[in-house]
Amino acid sequence: MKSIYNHHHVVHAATHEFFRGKLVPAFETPARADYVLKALQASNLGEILPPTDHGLAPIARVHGEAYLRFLQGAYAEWRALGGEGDAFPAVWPVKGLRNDVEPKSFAARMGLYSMDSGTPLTAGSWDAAYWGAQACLDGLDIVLRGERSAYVLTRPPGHHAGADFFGGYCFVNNAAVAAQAALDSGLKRVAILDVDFHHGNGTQAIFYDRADVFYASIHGDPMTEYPFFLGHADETGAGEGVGFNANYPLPAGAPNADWFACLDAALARLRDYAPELLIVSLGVDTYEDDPISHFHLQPPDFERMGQVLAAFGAPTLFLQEGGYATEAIGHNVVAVLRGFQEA
Ligand code: OKP
Ligand code: ZN
Repeated sequence: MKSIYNHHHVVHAATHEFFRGKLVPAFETPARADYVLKALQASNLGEILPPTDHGLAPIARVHGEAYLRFLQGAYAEWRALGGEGDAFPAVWPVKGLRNDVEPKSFAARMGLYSMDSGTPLTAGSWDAAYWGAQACLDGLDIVLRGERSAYVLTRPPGHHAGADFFGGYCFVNNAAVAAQAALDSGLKRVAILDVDFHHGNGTQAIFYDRADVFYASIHGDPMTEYPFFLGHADETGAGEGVGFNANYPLPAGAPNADWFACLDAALARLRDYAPELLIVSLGVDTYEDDPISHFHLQPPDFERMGQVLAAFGAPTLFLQEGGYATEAIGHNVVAVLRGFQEA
């Protein structure tokens, strides 16, 4: 299995994030990708290639023009105002406030275009996210050219980013960009299976009223887990998208057997959909020792996940999402890919 490695990820290096009212060391660090790269290199799974430039257009198929303009210039604006270090939002247009007018104030626009204060916007956020999306488009090309699978090693992750906002460590929704590009290249039905511990609210929202992308996710119950405000089982799609969204929330601490039962259920739905391409939002924060998540998968479970996904039988594009037990991420990711490859 070929991999694309977004080596530009290093320029997105947050020092701290807000957690329980304090600044704590960031969880989403460059070291995460370093460990995966090391494990990939040691695995001999296949060639590891750099990303190539497909331009802004495929990103603009998913994200709003005003949001992208904001994101590209945000850090420079923050610095021009005297901001030091990373930028954080502090005010949001919640229910009852206007979100249809873009204020001039930078602080106001930070809130307009974000969903939480837990996502540091750094000097390199845009470049890292831009090249992450490019890497995903390269991975897509590999699969569209007929290979059975490809893996994209990138950060920051993407699945919380909506059409018009960043959050949950995410800025550009890589899975959505890849799915839309697949459709634009002529495919009719794309499935996204999100196995990250957290619900991919951005991906769901982007395709919620559409039948050409089926979004399915297994995740910590939003009643207690981030992103809290989306990811319930009764969210089944809207308009033409009714029946093309499937959520499998599980309580924190759920037994692994329940997780695999959800995987079977999700894949049964996707089998009926008969997608021409399966995109896997591959977060490995379902790992038992993940510091911010609450499932209990172990290395052999990750290998089994890969085997089950291989048995599904669709061309498969794996995109890296979360996973914060830094030193274990590489091993867990490679376990999934090896399970898939050897099945
Ligand atoms: C991104 B992905 C922990 C607070 C949690 C948001 C978590 C985003 C996870 N200090 N903040 O889905 O892995
Ligand atoms: Zn996650």
